[in-house]
Amino acid sequence: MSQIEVFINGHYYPKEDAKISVYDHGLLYGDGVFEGMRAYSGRVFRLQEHLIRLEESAAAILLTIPLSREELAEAVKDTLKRNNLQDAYIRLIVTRGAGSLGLDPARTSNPQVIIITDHIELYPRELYEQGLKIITASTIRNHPAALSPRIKSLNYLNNIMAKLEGRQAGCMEALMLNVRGEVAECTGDNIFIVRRGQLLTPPIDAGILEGITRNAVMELARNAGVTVRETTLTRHDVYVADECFLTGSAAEVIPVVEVDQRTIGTGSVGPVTRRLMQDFHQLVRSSNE
Ligand code: PXG
Repeated sequence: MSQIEVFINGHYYPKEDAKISVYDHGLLYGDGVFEGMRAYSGRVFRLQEHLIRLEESAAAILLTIPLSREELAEAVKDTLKRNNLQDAYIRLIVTRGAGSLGLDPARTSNPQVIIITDHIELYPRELYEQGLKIITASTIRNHPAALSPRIKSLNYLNNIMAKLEGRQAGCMEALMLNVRGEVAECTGDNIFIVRRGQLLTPPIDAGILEGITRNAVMELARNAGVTVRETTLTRHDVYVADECFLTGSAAEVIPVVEVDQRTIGTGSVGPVTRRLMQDFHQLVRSSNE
């Protein structure tokens, strides 16, 4: 297999030579933003939406991305081509750049634009048939007034703390509640439940990332004639749901069959989840996406 090449500021480096400064504030403080995207058959799924979210994340932390949206789009496509990848995961990162020791972003220069394309498999294939078992983490999602979960920043420790709790309980994902005790999202995925035929998911103001897969799945459900509501959910709602699934660029649509050792619905993948998994696979492979 040929060597992966990584884009850094307009140059390509073999992956073991793709390096940035240890003085980069992305490393020192998690000061930077990123996107995780997927390409299917050589096309990046909802590239423009990812680039807009990246720009919004950057704007929120007063980080000026040195490339325009068009230039970023070209760079992403070029990196895929260069690596001969048709179906791939793409990590687009913008760091604050190297600076002095000390938090002050004003004492940095040269934000680094990094594009890594590679394969990803978050969950074993059989879990898409069997469903995930998850737990609720005691770590709550970041308070939006402290660090907005809408910013996809390089500081993922909030999510990693919850992920660790999941791992320690033998689970590959963990559900995070917000400061009000409501269901927010999982560590790297949005959450949906199905109840009496309706599709329900927490609203953005529950303090979640506005997932691009989440938006796509809501559209698919509406197109399939399913009522979709963004509404406050409690753990109780999840426990008594007929179906539950998670969405994310890397995970796509993955069923959940157990939460906190309570079986959800029948304990196998339900009909609405199955339909949306199929529709999602069709959507990402359709020509106009
Ligand atoms: N919520 C959070 C907190 C995320 O990080 C999503 C939802 C789903 O959003 P999209 O736009 O992808 O539908 C994400 C994104 C990982 C990993 O290794 C996961 C994400 C990002 C980076 C790494 O699990 N998920």
